[in-house]
Amino acid sequence: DSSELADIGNYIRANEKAPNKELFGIAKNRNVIIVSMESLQSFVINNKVNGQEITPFLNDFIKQSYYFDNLYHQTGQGKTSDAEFLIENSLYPLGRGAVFFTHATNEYNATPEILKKHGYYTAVFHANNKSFWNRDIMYQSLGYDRYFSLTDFDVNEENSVGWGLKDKYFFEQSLQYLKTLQQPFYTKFITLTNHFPFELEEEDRLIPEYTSDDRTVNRYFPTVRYMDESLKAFIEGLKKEGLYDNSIIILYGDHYGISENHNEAMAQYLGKEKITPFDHIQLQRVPLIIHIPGVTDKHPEVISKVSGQIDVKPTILHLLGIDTKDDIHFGQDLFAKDKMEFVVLRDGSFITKDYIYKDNICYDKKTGLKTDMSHCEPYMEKAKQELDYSDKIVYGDLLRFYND
Ligand code: GP9
Ligand code: MN
Repeated sequence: DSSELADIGNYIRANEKAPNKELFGIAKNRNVIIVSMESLQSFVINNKVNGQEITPFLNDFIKQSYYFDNLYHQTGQGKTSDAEFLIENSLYPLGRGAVFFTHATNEYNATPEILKKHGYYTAVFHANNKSFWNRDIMYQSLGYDRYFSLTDFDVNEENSVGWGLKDKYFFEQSLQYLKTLQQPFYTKFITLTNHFPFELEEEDRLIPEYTSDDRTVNRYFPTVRYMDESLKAFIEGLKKEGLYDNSIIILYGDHYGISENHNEAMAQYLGKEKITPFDHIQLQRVPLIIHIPGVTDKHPEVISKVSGQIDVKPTILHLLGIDTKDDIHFGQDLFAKDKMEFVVLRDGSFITKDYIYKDNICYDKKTGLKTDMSHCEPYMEKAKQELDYSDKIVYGDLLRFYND
């Protein structure tokens, strides 16, 4: 009931950090362009395969942006949709099933809904069937004015591979819609080509496959490279259409692309004997890039604070100059001076500045070795509490009482 929400509200207020004063409102009234980068993990950034860069565009873009290299995905079975849920609600997805399916008609207070109150038009672009992940229903609850889905795109044999429309054409066609939208707009673009099983035609392969016994791992690199090239063309397109300067661009990896079934080839690629549970957690890092033309190109920064997808919502709202004091969310502004270095994964694992907790074992981050549980103990209760409070909100549809 509403008293439960009051308890949770007290917990959240106690954890709140004051926004960074220099950055609060720095992107006020700008268009917001968010890209969900399919299956992109941090280990490919600034890395090579067969001597060639895997993400040359992103590596360059990072040098003109804020880049978070210690940010973990927190998704569960809902994969891409869980990442969307985290990014826009700053709530945890569910331990079982996909919240997009199970609780799509709940009351939420997602970023698109908040921005609509500030005069924004909100739209999402994804070239898949509109009901995939129940998005057509969920997007109404999140406050989207318009969902450009499969039927809005010209998809044919030539411009498709694997799951559908290739990213390059997806961005090209999306841009034609984007330039007609009322401004300021808040938009989200969901890529698709870098999806398991990483199919790609020869002509789109800009770097060769990796060589191992594992076809999935081998193919991952050229599809990542293809997505990187598509992102480059998209940013160029934004510039050409005059949509770049007055925007803030946020790129994030949605979840891992290489599951633990492929640890052997991953160990080979990373030059390790094997992938330990500790390495596994470190591989759950996904890139987050925040690009503010006129700001981050002058003062780029690599930010290594421990953080998660849950932190994105308050961060964006603060950059847009929107206060979140009364908002129910579990993340913290990534730029807050005293942001807590702590992130809980959906399976209950957690990461702090110095330690990683997984399956009842505490690891020292400096060595990757097991350490005394007393180092992790101070955070165990908090990790449970966060997931439990968030689940209470979702299962009880508690944001119905938000206005009280
Ligand atoms: C499907 C796309 C990929 O529309 O978002 O879904 P995933 O399998 O990664 O959740
Ligand atoms: Mn995905």
